Amino acid sequence: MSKSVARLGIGGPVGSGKTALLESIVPRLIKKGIEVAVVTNDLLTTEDADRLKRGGFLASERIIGVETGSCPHTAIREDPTMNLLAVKDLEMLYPQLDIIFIESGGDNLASTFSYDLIDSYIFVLDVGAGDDIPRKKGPGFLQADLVVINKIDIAPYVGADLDLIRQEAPLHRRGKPIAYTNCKTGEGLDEVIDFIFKTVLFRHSSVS
Ligand SMILES: Nc1nc2c(ncn2[C@@H]2O[C@H](COP(=O)(O)OP(=O)(O)O)[C@@H](O)[C@H]2O)c(=O)[nH]1
Ligand SMILES: [Mg+2]
Repeated sequence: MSKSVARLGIGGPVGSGKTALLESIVPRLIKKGIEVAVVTNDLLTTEDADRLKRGGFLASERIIGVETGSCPHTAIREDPTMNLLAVKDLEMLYPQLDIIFIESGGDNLASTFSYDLIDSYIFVLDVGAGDDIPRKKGPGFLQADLVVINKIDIAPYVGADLDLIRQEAPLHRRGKPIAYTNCKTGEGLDEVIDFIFKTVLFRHSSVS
């Protein structure tokens, strides 16, 4: 299915830092002249969309909160109709868009996106979930185009061995990229921005 604007999914468990990642990278992309819009997914509220609007770095009209009202992965994989409609609205309102982010509702390690909805997706995990997370080999972790292991700052406080994560995660990812981030300080975000330019925006512009 051909898409007129690049679409990047942001998936991962509840609280791993998906919205925080958007809050960190969207202003950086805007500074580089990229035209951005965002769709967020929550079960019964538009909490994340409202939070991004309060952030003030993106015009409120460029942010749509989808209320999925069901299992979050249904709305990004089995039946992405609601998200596709939100994407279509944004594309019609802003024909100049370069990229639309679609943040999934917080889900589990099995959560993946339909490629009818997105071109690529990032799976966000945080070290607070434990240093055994890479070994659990969830499909989201294994298949995502980029894995972001976030909250590296809290590793010492939750007894997670970051060196072990850095050692084991690449073995299971088999060469696919991983970024280690701290959304509070910006550490590691250059790798995420690089991925977006090289893999998402470049690939999209070279095929469209
Ligand atoms: N210490 C620390 N906290 C973070 C980081 N990223 C996100 N958080 C916090 O983790 C909580 C959940 O983040 P949020 O972006 O809402 O997660 P989401 O549910 O995946 O969208 C919030 O209180 C954030 O401030 C990080 O890199 N370090
Ligand atoms: Mg969120």
